[in-house]
This record gives sequence, C-alpha cells and structure tokens, in this order.
Amino acid sequence: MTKEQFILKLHEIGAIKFGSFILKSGLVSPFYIDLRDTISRPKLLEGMAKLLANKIQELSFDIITGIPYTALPMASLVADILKKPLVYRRKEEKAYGTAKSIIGTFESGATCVVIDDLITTGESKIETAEHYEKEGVKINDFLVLIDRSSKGTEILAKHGYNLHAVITLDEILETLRSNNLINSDVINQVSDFTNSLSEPEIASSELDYNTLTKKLLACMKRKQSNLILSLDVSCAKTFFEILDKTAKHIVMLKTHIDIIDNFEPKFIEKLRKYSQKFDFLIFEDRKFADIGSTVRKQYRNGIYRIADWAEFITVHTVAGEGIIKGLFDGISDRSCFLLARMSAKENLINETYTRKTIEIGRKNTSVVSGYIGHGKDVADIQRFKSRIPKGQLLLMPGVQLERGSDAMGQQYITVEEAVEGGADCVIVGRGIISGDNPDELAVQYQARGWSAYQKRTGQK
Ligand code: S5P
Repeated sequence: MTKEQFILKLHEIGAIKFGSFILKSGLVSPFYIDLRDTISRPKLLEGMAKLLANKIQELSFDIITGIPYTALPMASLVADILKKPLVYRRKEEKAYGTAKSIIGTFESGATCVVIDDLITTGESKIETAEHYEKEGVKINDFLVLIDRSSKGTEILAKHGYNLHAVITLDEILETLRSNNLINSDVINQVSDFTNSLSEPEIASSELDYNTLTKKLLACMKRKQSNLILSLDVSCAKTFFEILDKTAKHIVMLKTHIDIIDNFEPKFIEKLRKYSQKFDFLIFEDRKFADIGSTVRKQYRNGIYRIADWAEFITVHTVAGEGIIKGLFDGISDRSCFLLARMSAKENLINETYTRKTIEIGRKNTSVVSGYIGHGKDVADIQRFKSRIPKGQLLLMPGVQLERGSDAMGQQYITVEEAVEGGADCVIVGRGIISGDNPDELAVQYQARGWSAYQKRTGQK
C-alpha cells in the first residue's frame, strides 16, 4: 500500500472526516481523525503495519511497544514484520499484586520504539516515555501514522525524543485535494484551526492570567517574594505571633482554618487586617473534593464561610469538572489551585490524573490560577511544568532548605530545585514555623526563593 492509497482508504472508510466536531478540550475542529476501527480491516491494518515498519527499519532498537488501545494491534504486526519483541504498558494501574506495569520481558536499559496512531500535542507521549524510563526502558524514538500537529516534532524534540510520522496532516489535505475529495475552503478552515491552536502558547502570557493571578504576581513583584507561608498551628495566639514575625517576607499566607482551636469569626477579622497591613494574599488550603452541590455549601456556609475571606482555595479534581462550577458559579474575585501532583510519598495520583487535571484547569482559567504540584528533581518538575498552560502558575509544597522527609510520608526538595524546575511560588510550613527563629528563616526562604525565581525568569 502506498501512502496515497492509505490516505484515500482512510477517507473512504470515514476514519478522516471534515465538518464540525467538538473535541475533548471543548474546541470545535473542522476535521476529525479516528483510526480505532481500522483493526477490523485486516488488509488495511497490514498495509499500515508495513508503512510503519518501513519507517523505522533503519533505526537501531531492542523492543517495540504500542500505546493502548488503538496502536497496540498495529505495534504487534510491526513487531512481527521486524522480528522484534513486543511489550506494552498496562493502561489501568493495578492497585494490588505485583507492581509490574509493563507486560513482556526485556533487559534493563533496553531501547524501545513507541508506536501510536496519532500525535497532536505530544503530551501523552511524554507521559508514556516517563513511565517506561522509570521501569528501566530507554526511549529515543516515537513512530506515529499521522502527525496532525505541526508542533509535535518540536515538542518531543524539546524533551529529547525523535518523532517519525508516516504521513502528516498537510499530506492528507494535499492528497485529498488532488483527488478532488475536498476543496480549498476546507483546506483553509483546517489550516486556520491548526494555526489558532498554536497561537495561545506563543501569545503574550500577560493576557492569559486571571484577575486574582495578576494580583498575586503583582504582590510578588512588590514584595520581591515568592514565599507562601503555611501556618499550620492550632493555637490562634501562636498563629498571630508567628505571623507578626514573618508577614513582611511572604506573598501569601496559606491557612488550614479547620485546625484552629476554639475558632471564632474574629480570627478572620484579625487575619484580614494583617493581610492589608502586611500586603499578602490569603489562601485557605481546604481541599475541596466533593460533588458540586456539596462543595458549594462547604465553601460559602458553615462556621468558616471561606468564600467570604480567602482569595484562593485548593481543589481536588477527583469528582470531575462539576466541582469548579459548584464552587465558583456566581462568585467573583475568587480563584483556586488544582492539585495536579502531591508531595506525599506513594500518593495515588498518576500521570493520567495529572493530565486530566490540567485539562480541567485549562478550560477554566478564569477561576483556576494554577496547580499545586511536586516533583522528584529539577528535570521531573521541568517536564511537568512544560505541560502547564502559560497563564497558570505552579505552586510547590514539600519544600525546605535541604532535601528530606517527615515520619508521615511528606517529602521535601530544596527551594532551588523547586523554583529552577518551574515552581512560581514555594509553600513552606514547618521549614519556617518549627524553627527557633521563624523570622530569620522566613528571610532565608524569601531570599533563596526569589533569587532562584529571578534567575529562572530574568525578572528584576
Ligand atoms: O501535595 C501537597 C499539597 C499541599 S497543599 N503537599 C502538601 O504538603 N501540601 C500542604 O503544604 C500541606 O497541607 C501543608 O499545609 C503544607 C506543607 O507543610 P510542611 O510543614 O510540610 O512544609
């Protein structure tokens, strides 16, 4: 099968369609490609496998994998043609039994080519590579049937991977046009759409920040600080004593209001006065995680009435996007951070959860200022940060002056690692409040955090 025959066949069977299609992201696309049903057409599948195999026969590698589900049958045919061992990654993570998540046998350090049907943003490819690399498999090359984004190659290259594509979107358009199957209007619509996709990332990020994020960034600049203090003490008196000593060094105060003993509304009055006097924002780290209708009340009612006084809150996306609507519908001048990764050892957030959380955040920029995240080292955080939309921030807890951990699973990386990797603000609790001199410690964290931030961003 030639490439042209392949393209014509895909069009004939409706695997490539033109019209108006709503994508997962909510965007309306003028074209749609879905190769899933090709597995039921043995001749086409065989032709596809040959095209794929041809593309990588010159490469040197040890094993082959396909990203489930669509690409796995293709990968197994390619493995057969090239006589290479096949492995695959379990799509659902196992919560019990052996920790083995890659099925098949391979030697540690084996090089692997990853096959997929399509590439758009490259995000899921990077996620796959990270996973394989954790299991001792080296990935250099990705092979796809269709590159439907002009930026896929570029994005993978940024992460050190090569992309090989059997055909590109332009080749599809050109072949269909020369066979009179589409006209130039359709081609223009498709190219307008793909161009518009790449624009937000190039556009000035200033425009993309929501009002509250802008307020936070402005405060960071004024105070020359990206330090968020997590004042996790239960005694109100101690709370304000520590705040007295540290407030001038922080950009935001993070509270856990429900740990304050004998809470009274006047606590909030006092807190608000401090925030005005010392110029910091208030972030209540009540991690909302229920259905929209419940969190709506948890946020507005009860003894804490969080919506009245906290500029920011934290939100778990485990209950899906409805939580955002429940929290923020009808409320102005409030925003949140989504928990995209956690600092606790062996927490259950996986890469898919992180990716979906960012998808939800991307769709709700007016009330999602960014994400709470963590990483094992600078490179890991950089990869994570590269997936965060330009107008959103990354806040990082699990930060101290030295690496370490506590007895209950908290893991710490250093201020410099966090910020160099991409954290915009660091969240520090016991690193400051458990010391003998919280004021001196706050000065140190502020200086180290801000200098790493200036170094990374070039900001004065
Ligand atoms: O993944 C997370 C998310 C958060 S918000 N890990 C965290 O530690 N946090 C919060 O950051 C946690 O609830 C605590 O208030 C703070 C870290 O405190 P520290 O004393 O360990 O610095």
